[in-house]
Amino acid sequence: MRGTLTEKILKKHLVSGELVPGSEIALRMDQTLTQDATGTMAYLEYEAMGTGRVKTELSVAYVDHNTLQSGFENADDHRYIQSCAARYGLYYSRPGNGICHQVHLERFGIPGKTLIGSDSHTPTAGGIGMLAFGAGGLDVAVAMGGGEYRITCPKVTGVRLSGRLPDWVSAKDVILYLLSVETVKGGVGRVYEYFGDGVSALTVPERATITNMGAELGATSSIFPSDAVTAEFLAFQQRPEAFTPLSADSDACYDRIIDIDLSSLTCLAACPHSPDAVKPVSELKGIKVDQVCIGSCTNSSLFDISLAAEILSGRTIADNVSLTVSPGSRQVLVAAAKSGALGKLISAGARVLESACGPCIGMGQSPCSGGVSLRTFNRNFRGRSGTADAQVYLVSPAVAAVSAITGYITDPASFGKMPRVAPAESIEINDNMIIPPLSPEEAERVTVVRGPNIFPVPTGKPLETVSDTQCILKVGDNITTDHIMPAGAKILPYRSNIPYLSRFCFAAVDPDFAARAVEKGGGIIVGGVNYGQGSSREHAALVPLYLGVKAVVAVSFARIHLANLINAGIAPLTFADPADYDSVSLGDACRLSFAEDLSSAVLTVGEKEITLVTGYTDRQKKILLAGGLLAFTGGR
Ligand code: MIC
Ligand code: SF4
Repeated sequence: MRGTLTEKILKKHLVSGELVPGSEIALRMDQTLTQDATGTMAYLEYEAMGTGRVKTELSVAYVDHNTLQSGFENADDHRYIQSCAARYGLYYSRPGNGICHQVHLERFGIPGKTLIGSDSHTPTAGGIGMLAFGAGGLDVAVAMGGGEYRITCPKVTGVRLSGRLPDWVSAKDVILYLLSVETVKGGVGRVYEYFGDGVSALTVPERATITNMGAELGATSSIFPSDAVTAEFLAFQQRPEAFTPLSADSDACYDRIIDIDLSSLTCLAACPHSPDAVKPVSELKGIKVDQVCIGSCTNSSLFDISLAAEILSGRTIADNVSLTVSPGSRQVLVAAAKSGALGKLISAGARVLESACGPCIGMGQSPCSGGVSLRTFNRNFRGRSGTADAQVYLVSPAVAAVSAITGYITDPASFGKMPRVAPAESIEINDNMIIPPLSPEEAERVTVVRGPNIFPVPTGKPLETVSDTQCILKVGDNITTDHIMPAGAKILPYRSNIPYLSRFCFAAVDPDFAARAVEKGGGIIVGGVNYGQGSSREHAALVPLYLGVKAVVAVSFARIHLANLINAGIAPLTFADPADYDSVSLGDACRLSFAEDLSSAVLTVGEKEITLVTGYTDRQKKILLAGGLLAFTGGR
């Protein structure tokens, strides 16, 4: 990684360890962010640690996920988070102000700084040259308290961009193309660093679309250089002082280089039900569409919304289509209102939603039964939309808008000339929905307010080195955190209530799982490749913990989920021989025995002894032996 931008930022923030890919490093985090769906847990954990005022350069608490207030629960969570922000010295971005990643890019991101966020799409900030990581709430809580963030030192994959995007083809197609090459597990243990002549042709919001969906590659992070385009973006945001030029050395050593000629790309779509099931839009021509959703932290910049508006201008959406538009931030919404873009969208038939995650996390707008939904979002896992049999395709705003008009999946190339969107010369900067931190004296007087739905964090038990247990669930490859702990309008209000949430654990995979786990008094889960991909929600570890899960034995794990399991006090283990996945079945009684130094383990099923790999660092061993990170840090 010598001479890469990633190495330069890592070096500046290295607290301990060596920059050798695969080894553990500890990094100083300059900034943190939380969103509300993971935030309540993060602040409960932060409070349990008792560290007092945040010790970072900047910490922001956003409310953007659970904004449907169909009961008191979400509003109580917002109030709790707002009172924590006031008490502990954070900025608070109020509901309606926008999606955390979009607002952070606009208002707080600083090239060269590090950021950790309790949301897997935190690397969006790589679009502005930050090295940003998604993590579980506990890791964010530790960083807020001034503690370091420990990760496996990543390999750096260089993505060399050349050429210019053709008309109608967009940044979304760049990352969809990369997903088609690398797959949803190709990025595990890697940072994708973009460089080359093609970089200067992409705006910061376009770069952010690409770094945002780097999460779908399973990557540790993604980053663009900070250049003249970044300077222009920061000046536009009236933050010119935040700019620093940053790039890799010309002879930087990448672990691997992927070449993408932007001019050779075409419009792409990720087909149901995985972000890497990518096909050219031209091959999907003629599929009837029921719903089109434009928005999410991937594609809701002013340019995205304005382009959709120009395409839809003076037209009407097809009779069979419901079109929603959710601008990524209030800044974008106000600018679209002033420029007339919003009026064009509304006149064409768009249903305008508030600036929040909305349909992306299943908070309303679930498609009809078996419905085809075209979304500019980043995830199309089965059931995530709230409709189990919906067929969700991930596309660019251009494909979405054109298809909303025709009523069928349509390649914009067949739609005529791409309309030009004149870049806005300036934008109204109004931070009146961001409440700044109070002074330490004022903060001391704030009382944290907890509603009746806010329950304490479940805590783990010290690891038993030998235990007789049973396999209470066996699942296949690419299990997502949406499978483990679903989201959506009916369940999300209970993110602060683990006992209630536990009823829905693995509900879509095996509706009997929760009841079985309780009846059997817990046990182990067996999984395939890339177990726990997707979101950073630590609920996917805390809820199984609550249900008595002691260990998860898988062929391989996704990075953030692996860390969340250890933090919760659940032992993640991999098969030394992946073929042994077939040697354990649901219901098998087994004995799990760890080597004394936890360097390996053996799972005995009947006569068969299966060797398991632990791969824990010394610190991870201590965390597991203590019963989780909270216990390890003395937080309970
Ligand atoms: C998501 O996109 O799945 C979420 C909702 O933003 C999550 C966080 C969560 O589960 O609250 C994420 O990506 O980390
Ligand atoms: Fe929100 Fe969706 Fe982005 Fe997650 S992926 S932060 S739910 S917009």
